Amino acid sequence: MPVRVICNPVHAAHVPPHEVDNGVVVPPWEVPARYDAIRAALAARGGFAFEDAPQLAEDVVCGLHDPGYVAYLRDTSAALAAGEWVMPSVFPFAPGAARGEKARRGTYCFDTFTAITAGTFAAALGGAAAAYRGAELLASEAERTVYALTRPPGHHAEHARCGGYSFLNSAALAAAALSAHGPVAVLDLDVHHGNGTQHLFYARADVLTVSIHGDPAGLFPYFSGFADETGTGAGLGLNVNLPLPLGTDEAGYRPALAAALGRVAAFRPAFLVVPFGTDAHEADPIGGLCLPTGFYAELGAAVRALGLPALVLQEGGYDVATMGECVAAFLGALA
Ligand code: Q9C
Ligand code: ZN
Repeated sequence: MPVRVICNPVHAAHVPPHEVDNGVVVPPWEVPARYDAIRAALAARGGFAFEDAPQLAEDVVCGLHDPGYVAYLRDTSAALAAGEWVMPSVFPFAPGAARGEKARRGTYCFDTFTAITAGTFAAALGGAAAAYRGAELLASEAERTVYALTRPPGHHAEHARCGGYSFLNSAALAAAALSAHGPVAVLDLDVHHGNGTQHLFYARADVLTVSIHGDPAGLFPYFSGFADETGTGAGLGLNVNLPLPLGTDEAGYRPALAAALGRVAAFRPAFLVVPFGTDAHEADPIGGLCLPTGFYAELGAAVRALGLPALVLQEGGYDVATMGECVAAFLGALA
């Protein structure tokens, strides 16, 4: 049985012009070629069946994100011509302090890496649609392993803020949809902490969030992902952060993986959602960890051993030359 791959045909409408890092304009890492590289690698490996996600109504996303934020993304995209973009320059602190457009941008975004373009909202909604379709396929028991080829990424997007190349949190949307059918564990394997997903489920008892990532003391998102963030209220104890020192290789990664899998298994979830990145790979230009290509099959096999219905979604990964092979190896071993 081939693994169903839910594609986002609209992804290419989102082409970020650049990032601003420490005040310097630098070329964007989050580019359409990433998506094409993954799709080509899966097609070359075989055993995958590609289909486009059906359209998703905007109000489905408004059950997860602030409707004002969703309207901001939609209206901002709609007002831009091709080749134009919007990025915040100021980040107002006080609630209600933003009276004008340029201040409002900084209330709906937490960094200077995440440009909105004319095609951004359509692309982000298409990614969310792929995730939502994947959740439907697991919930209906039609499939036990599904891969959503989501681009742009989503796991950094909070309830009302974009950042980290993420606009709509596709993995969180899928987890929220699945939570209507049973407890859900989210196992975030992107090298960056899934701050948006943590934020959205921080007080919930029905969704466990676990993330293995580079130590945020030295890696994006810098403000979130520390081991002492363990949840709150009904969700206390149900957020697990496993930060690793930059430079960690597979020998250092394995104990964190075992700890993460142990926490997931102990929660006894009905479904597993895996926001997956290849940016922990040794060739990744911004990740800082050192996993070799050969480790990705081991990673997939370890997740498979949980024996859970699983939705894998694409998050980061920026070495276009190696990322496709890593995704294919991971999914090949998982399914
Ligand atoms: N100029 C994801 O992997 N920092 N997001 C870039 C390099 C932002 C990563 C700094 C990294 C965001 C989905
Ligand atoms: Zn990442």
